[in-house]
Amino acid sequence: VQTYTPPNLSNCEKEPIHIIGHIQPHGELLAIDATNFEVLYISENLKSKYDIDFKQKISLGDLASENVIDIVKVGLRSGDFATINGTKVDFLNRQMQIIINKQANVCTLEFEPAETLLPENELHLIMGKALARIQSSGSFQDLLWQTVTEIRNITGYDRVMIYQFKQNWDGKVVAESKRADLESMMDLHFPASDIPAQARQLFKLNQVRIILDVDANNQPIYNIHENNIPLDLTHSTLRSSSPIHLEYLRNMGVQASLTISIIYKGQLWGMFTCHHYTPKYISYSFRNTCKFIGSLFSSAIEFKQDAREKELLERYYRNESDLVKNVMNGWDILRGLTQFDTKLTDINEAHGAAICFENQFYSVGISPSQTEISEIADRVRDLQADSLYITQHLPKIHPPAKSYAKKACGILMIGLSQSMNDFIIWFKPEQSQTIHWGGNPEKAHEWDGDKQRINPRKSFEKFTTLSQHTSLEWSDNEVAAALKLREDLNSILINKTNEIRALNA
Ligand code: BLA
Repeated sequence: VQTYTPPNLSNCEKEPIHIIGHIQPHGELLAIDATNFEVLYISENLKSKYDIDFKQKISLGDLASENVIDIVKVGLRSGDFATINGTKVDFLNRQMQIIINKQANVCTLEFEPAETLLPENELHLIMGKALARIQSSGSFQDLLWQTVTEIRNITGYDRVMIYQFKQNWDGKVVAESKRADLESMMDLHFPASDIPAQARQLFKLNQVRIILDVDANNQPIYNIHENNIPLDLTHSTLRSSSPIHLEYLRNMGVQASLTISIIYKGQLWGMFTCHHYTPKYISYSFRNTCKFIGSLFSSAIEFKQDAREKELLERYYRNESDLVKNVMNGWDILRGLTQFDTKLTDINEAHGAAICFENQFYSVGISPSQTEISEIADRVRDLQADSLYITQHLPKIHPPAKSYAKKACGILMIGLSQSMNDFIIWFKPEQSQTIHWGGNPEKAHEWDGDKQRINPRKSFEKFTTLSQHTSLEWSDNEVAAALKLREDLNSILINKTNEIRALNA
């Protein structure tokens, strides 16, 4: 029997959950050598069904009938387990669904009860309806709502959420469909440590998981060779969860869960997290349907995000080209950029901007004073910025900015000369933000000295923090438009210099 030692490190990321050595008891597991079919591992709940001495060499044929062996052979020959997984087999006189995966030369067979299967035609009908609703969604937020509603209709979980990761891996609930009597978790933030890095990595590979009952009697996996090499459960569907995560769910009052990964452009974008307040099982085929809806949703966000981004960039570029035309018409950079209908602030989301060129100065919109802007520029030059400088937290690099953060807290600055003596700078105001957390993020975990381990937090009561001295982000599109303007102005300046030279020659 493999023993599982809970982590005694203050670092949750070290917990080796892919070799956790246990499965959930609603199914059974066997692992065999893919070449000679010798049995290498067996879950305790399956082992106890045989009257066999497991100390001797055992082959798959000693434990399962021909129909199981045939399926394994077909899978191994084609290497395509996706098509055969979920097939119903007769196993120890029961109808079971078989799910196979292979890693290195070890082939793992998992058996789950088949009696809860929906008829195929019913499944197709449900899926068709869900697709139609998701496809007809309008805005981005509408897409999120339609999808959680559909997943809840199909699966019957008490609460279905979309949990979206931020850049620092903190996350936020961005859509929710729930039983009417439950308190909403919409808009709550959670710290990155709630889903540590190795777990996120695993969820990119294995995109749908259920926890049937957080209090289930998880079954150890018996290692027949007792060779201390644990079975790799990366692709297992029965793998039991980290005890820390199970405790986390218990502390939330949740008894069962379904989680579907959302992958966007190759990255883990978020998850559908579904909670149930009593034990709940849904079959492998059903989970596959959910996975399919998850991928459909991923393509839909890709499509909707891309369209939105593209539209914005086109608008910035159109305005940028107007600015350049105005400059060329009068051969005057200062006038061209500040005195016409199209303003510097039309090529991004800034509230104000200023230009300093050949010792002349102009500003538009909401900007700090000329002296304050010169001080900012000095500070940026000190930082040896390379003709482009961006921050969302100006007061961090330049403390005097605290007093005018309402005007300038985010800056984007481009140099029009090598020394950055001539420059254009854009400003975004401070966006002080109230954040509601699901529990105090400072107390995301607790150290249990007796058991030498980390525990998840006990309270998920709403906890509010205020983020200060931060502006909205500068998007890639905003940076691209500023760089385009710098490039176009530079070529105008070069042409002008050449013309003057030619006149003087
Ligand atoms: C896993 N933590 C998870 C998962 C979620 C969360 C969704 C994936 C579970 C799965 O797929 O089965 C967190 N669940 C949430 C959040 C919400 C939710 C934020 O419903 C909000 C709506 N967790 C801790 C601490 C540690 C920790 C302190 O709080 C580490 C010391 C670890 N979380 C942890 C681990 C896993 C996990 C190890 C992986 C569990 C596993 O699959 O074995």
